[in-house]
Amino acid sequence: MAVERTLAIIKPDAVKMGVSGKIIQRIEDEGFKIVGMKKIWMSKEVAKGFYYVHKEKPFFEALTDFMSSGPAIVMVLEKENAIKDWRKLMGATNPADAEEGTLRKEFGRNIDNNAVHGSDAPETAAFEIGYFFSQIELV
Ligand code: RTP
Ligand code: MG
Repeated sequence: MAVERTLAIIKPDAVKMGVSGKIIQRIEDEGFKIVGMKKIWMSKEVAKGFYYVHKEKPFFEALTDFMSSGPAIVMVLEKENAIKDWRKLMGATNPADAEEGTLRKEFGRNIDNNAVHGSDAPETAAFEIGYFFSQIELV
C-alpha cells in the first residue's frame, strides 16, 4: 500500500464545541502523521472555492455558510491508505448513519453539522491540499 496524504478539516461546529483536541488525539492514536495544520476562518468565497464540486447542489448555500461561520482547523494527514482510512474514521456523511466509534457518530449533530471533512479520492486530495497549503508548510 502506498503512503498517501489527505486533507482533513475539523469543521466550525466541532471547533466551537471545544472538541478539536479530542479529534486530534484520535487522529494520532489511529496512526496518522499530521504533516500540516492551521486554524483558519474561511470567507464565504474561500468556502465556495473549496466545495466548488457541489456548486449545483441544493445544499451548496447552507454548506458554504456553515463552513464560513467560524474558525476551522485544516490539516494534512499522512499514512498508508490515508484517504480511505480517514474517511473510515470520520464515518458516514449523516451522523445518524455513522458507525459506532467514528468521529461523526461521536461529535456530529446532523448532516449539516458533521464535525469533520476528508478528501474522497487522490485527485481531490491533491486539489484540496494545494488549496490550503504550500509545499513549505508540509513537514
Ligand atoms: P465532506 O466533503 O464535508 O467531507 O463530506 P462528505 O464527503 O461525506 O459528503 P459530500 O457529499 O462531499 O457533501 C459535503 C457536505 O455537504 C453536506 N451535505 N448535505 N442535505 C444533503 O443531502 C447533504 N448532502 C451533503 C454535508 O454537510 C457534507 O459533509
Ligand atoms: Mg465530500
